[in-house]
Amino acid sequence: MPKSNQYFPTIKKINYEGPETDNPFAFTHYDENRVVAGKTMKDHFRFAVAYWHSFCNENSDPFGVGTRIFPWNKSKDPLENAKFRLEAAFEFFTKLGVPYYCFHDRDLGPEGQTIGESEKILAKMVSLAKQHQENTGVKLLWGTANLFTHPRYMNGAATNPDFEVVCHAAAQVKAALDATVELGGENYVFWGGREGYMSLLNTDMKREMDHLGTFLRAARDYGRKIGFKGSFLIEPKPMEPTKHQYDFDAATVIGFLREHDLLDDFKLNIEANHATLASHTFSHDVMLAAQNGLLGSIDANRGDDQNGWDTDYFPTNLYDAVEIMMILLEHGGIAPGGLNFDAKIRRNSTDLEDLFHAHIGGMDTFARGLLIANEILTNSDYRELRDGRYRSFDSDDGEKFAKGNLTLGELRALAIVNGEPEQRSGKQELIENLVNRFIR
Ligand code: XUL
Ligand code: CO
Repeated sequence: MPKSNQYFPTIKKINYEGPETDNPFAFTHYDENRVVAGKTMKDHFRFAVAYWHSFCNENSDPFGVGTRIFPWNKSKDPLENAKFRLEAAFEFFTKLGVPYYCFHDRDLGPEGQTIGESEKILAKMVSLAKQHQENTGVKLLWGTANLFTHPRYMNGAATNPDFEVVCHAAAQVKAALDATVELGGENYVFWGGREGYMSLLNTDMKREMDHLGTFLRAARDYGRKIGFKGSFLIEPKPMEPTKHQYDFDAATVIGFLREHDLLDDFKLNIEANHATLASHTFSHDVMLAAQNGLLGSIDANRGDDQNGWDTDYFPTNLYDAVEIMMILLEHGGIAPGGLNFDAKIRRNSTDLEDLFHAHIGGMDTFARGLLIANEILTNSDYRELRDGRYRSFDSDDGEKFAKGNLTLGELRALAIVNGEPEQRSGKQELIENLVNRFIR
């Protein structure tokens, strides 16, 4: 593209320059080809840009209109603008050097007057996105359907008490699955934006959740029929926009998947700020999913310690990144998922280049987190401190118990024979100090 047609003309390709650089348009720690624990940084993270926050959302809030001025909104025709937006997005992905992106159907192009027209618009945008993917090598981490913006979904999409709305949601998911498969998407996400209730007094919760299970099985069957080989992912969130969302947190979703016989095809997409809204830590929900073999992908962002809402800050908390990378290193990584920046720059971050600062910061934070996590796991006695606490289950009667081979009566007899247990310290402060020693 000639320079004059660029949307970010002053920004060149972002390169790794190392921790000493003072160039704000360079990576200090993300060096995509650097091998850590047997894998390149690029493969550890599989970073993705969220199309909606970065290219569609002008940063309106409940008190005011958007503040961002998008140079790609050049036309009065929304479809023309959708094409310009796609050009801008791929220029950004390439300059940032990010391997993946994620979208909702309605991020790519506007909804039409009829289902048929919407499908046509999406298919057209998908064919253009495919060309951009081929030209740049940038790939689709996941696609999804926006089942929360249109007023028809005000009472829910798959869980709507009106069957006709459920049919519309199905039409949208079908087209979004077609789009994801056409673009080689490696995963497909369901975030249940309106799948929950505002008041239990007007809601049959059991019926709605059963409909959600049935809907997801139908989507899974269609996806597999058209050749989708990737993971279907559910993204837990406890509240917002509804008072209570059915996909409350990782534990709730795992129970739901088990109840509805979806565990073979579905995994979880854990978002940091959703975990904290559920009064967990980011690492709690990532750990829970990983230990159950169900960690599909991560929406990397950050909440606010004072605010109880979904602030979607860019992730710059190094401590969080270290904890998450420790979990990924110990559980086989995130592929075929990735780390998607489901994060937005602030309403008063109005320079176009702010989008670069935000993503550079997020990528560097996780790269630094990876280096520190790897040091902790390989060059300290952290693992021994943690795993050593469970040593009594590794042999003899402890092992028998863990395998389910001791009765309650036999356990009682052992308690009498062994007498009062010696105190064993949990060593929390020592371990916290150990982690801090490596964060430098
Ligand atoms: C909303 C959210 C969504 C999903 C995709 O809180 O996280 O952007 O990631 O629908
Ligand atoms: Co998200």
